[in-house]
Amino acid sequence: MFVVATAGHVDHGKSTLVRALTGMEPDRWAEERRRGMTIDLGFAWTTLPSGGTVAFVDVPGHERFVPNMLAGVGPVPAALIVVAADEGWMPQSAEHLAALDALGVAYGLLVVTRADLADPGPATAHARAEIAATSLGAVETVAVSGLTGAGLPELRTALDRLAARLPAPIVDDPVRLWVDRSFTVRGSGTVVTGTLGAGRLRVGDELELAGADEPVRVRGLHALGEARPEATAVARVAVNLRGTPRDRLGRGDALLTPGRFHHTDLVDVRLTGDPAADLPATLTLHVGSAAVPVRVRPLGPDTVRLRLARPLPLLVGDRALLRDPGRHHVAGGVRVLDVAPPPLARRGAAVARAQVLAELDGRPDLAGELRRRRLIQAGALIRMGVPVQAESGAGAVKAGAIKAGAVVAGDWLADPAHWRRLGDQLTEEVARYARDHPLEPGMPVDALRQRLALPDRVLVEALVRPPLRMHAGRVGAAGADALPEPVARAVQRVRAEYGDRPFRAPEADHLVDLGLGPREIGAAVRAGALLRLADNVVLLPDALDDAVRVLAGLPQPFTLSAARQALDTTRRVAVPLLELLDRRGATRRLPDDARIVVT
Ligand SMILES: Nc1nc2c(ncn2[C@@H]2O[C@H](COP(=O)(O)OP(=O)(O)O)[C@@H](O)[C@H]2O)c(=O)[nH]1
Ligand SMILES: [Mg+2]
Repeated sequence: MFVVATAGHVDHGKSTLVRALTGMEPDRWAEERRRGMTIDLGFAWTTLPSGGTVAFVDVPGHERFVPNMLAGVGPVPAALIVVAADEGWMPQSAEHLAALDALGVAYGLLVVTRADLADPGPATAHARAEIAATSLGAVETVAVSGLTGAGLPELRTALDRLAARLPAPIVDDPVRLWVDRSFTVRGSGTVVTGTLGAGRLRVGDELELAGADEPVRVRGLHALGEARPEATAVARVAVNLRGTPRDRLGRGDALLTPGRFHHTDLVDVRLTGDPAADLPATLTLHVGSAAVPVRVRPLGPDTVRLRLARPLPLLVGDRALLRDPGRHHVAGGVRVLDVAPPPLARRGAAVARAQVLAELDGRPDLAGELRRRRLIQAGALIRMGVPVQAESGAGAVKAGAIKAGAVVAGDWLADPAHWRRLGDQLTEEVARYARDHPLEPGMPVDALRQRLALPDRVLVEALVRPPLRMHAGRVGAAGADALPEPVARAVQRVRAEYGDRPFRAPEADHLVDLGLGPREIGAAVRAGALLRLADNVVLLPDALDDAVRVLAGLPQPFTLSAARQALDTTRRVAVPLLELLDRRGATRRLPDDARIVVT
């Protein structure tokens, strides 16, 4: 199926043409039929000579209903521009064409209608000249009469040729279905319709709806009036949603593949075409089927920042248009450059930003995004419309498939130069920490994460390179869990003085002489260079095994006093030493307080 939208001034015969081609009534409302005028979008379809199907989105031509027209053409990449032979080029001919041009629509036909009423020549010449100057370029032209049917066979074959020129839809892309109608069907519940421009929808799919906490589920699908299990782009579809109240969604909402779109109310865009020098400060942004008021902040000569009245699921590269609703005037087309732009708080930030934007063209560019954002998760980039290479399933990123060098940890991607700088900074921070905390075995990972302003611990871990290493939640030089210099010297003195009487512990005041304050003792104990029996009671670490050997030589069981004498020590050491041996299971205390060595 391919989808084409009509465009053109009111009463030029758009609906008559669609009716004649399809045998279906595009004017759905009683009021439309009573007034003989299209107010809202109409939908109809027919089979072409090739056997293919064309679906029409028939738009209103009246100037009051241009917003409805834009909701219809927004998601449709091809147009049937209708001009009446007897009336020629008119204001909404021009406004509709300007809208198509702003949206970058590149495929279309010119149909000169009411050819039974006047020579189609002049209208054709004028319209072709106008169209040639837009994104549509030179278009094929067919003159028809909706009344007599003249020209309709030629138009059908021209539609076939147009269909053949359209680029193939990308059916693996995520779904962004802009809703153009929503209604309730008795017994089925809420139904929405839209033009599926890319991707695939299946009954049972879960989809995201902006503002809804829960995913919505596809209960049924219709295309061309028939129920189907699946619909593939390009298609006009009607989607029946399970358990979604009708008032939850309407025109301008979008049903999305979950996790694949960034909802943003701030975008930096390039104005396309001939941007007016004095753009009003408030305009309406039309994109997809949505129309949202925006505040415009000029940045560069053709770049502006838009603050949206409500967030939309926009991607880098999206085309949209700005319209001045008061003046009935398409103010210009826009191409989205950045859907997550930085705040402009500092002085000069706007100027700097304009320079950055001058370099962007709306084509997603991974290396450029990394250079600007420095560090970002793959999922966040994907949600902006920046592909990070192959993906598996619903946006899950296969690490190996991402551009070499960009992944630094988990699904984090970094700009290579920034990552090198972070590595250097980490080395400096660790060295400074070691100077300031000579007794600690390295810098805690969380302290490092904060100092480097990193959003995730795994990034710190990934930055640690030899000779640094991670140990017990700290980053230090390899061997940082060995003794700091002053402590090592103090332990050496203990060894020299007490090596031959290993169960004598230095008295509290002597510890100070040896250079062992509480912090030094703590460091020595953590490093296993001293054994702490109690406050200020420390032995060399080999004392435990030696003690067990000595005690095993005593007649069993033995008393505290016998142990004290055999170890040649005092109660100050013997009591906690035996208790420690008990706890470790090397000795056992009997009910009469005597002990045995457990063998
Ligand atoms: N004679 C003649 N009248 C036409 C033709 N096409 C449309 N009309 C009439 O022009 C009027 C407007 O047509 P309509 O299709 O509603 O125009 P729309 O506003 O562009 O959709 C109606 O009265 C039609 O009957 C045509 O090819 N020949
Ligand atoms: Mg009409």
